[in-house]
Amino acid sequence: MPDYQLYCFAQSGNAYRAALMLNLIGARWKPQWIDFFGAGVQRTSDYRDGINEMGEVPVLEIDGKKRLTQSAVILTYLARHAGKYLPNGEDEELEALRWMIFDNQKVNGFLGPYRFLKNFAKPPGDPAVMGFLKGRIDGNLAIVNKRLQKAPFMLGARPTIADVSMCAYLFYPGEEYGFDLRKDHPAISSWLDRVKALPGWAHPYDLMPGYPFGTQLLNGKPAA
Ligand SMILES: N[C@@H](CCC(=O)N[C@@H](CS)C(=O)NCC(=O)O)C(=O)O
Repeated sequence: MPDYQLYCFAQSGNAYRAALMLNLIGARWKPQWIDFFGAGVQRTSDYRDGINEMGEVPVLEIDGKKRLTQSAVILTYLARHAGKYLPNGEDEELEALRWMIFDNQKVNGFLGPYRFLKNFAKPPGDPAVMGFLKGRIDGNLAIVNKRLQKAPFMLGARPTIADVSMCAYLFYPGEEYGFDLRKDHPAISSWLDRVKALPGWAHPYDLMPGYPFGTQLLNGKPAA
């Protein structure tokens, strides 16, 4: 298997999708910390011209040669190359894509900004904006919860990249949201426990540097 480097930071659920997948497939990989909040590296022209024109993390570097961005693309690539968490056949591939798009846009696509505006933005999010986002989050998590009442994983009996994608912000501490998504969505809660039991699972703060906030530490310890 090639050597992977992942441009990421601990608070990024978007990057967590890729970090988690690398761990689940047993890849050899290293995190490359991006000082997102401090220096705002992702906004520099060096980053945009040299690393990712979209100015985002995650970025996956493969053997120091090739770079991929967009977590759904990264997950698809890793699943194909590892032969793990792969949707089975065209129908499942399209179904995985359908849920990854829904997730990116409407589930974690709202949870990420909500958590950012609550914890990191200065000034914090306007109450009207927070209320709007919370309404969208509740409605879209309810859709995922209903789906997970029917089967143990997003596409059925076994976990795929659709599950890995959906994890993005869902394992971060409840205090960071100010609501308990596990209590509000019991089928999601049971599914999170099933995902957590997969070999290689790890918490975002144990996989990506930058926690505690403002440090380069890996969950309080120097990153190796
Ligand atoms: N759909 C993208 C979202 C990536 C994304 O928005 N990442 C955030 C960090 S959590 C970012 O880099 N944002 C920079 C910006 O929006 O300017 C993916 O899943 O990779």
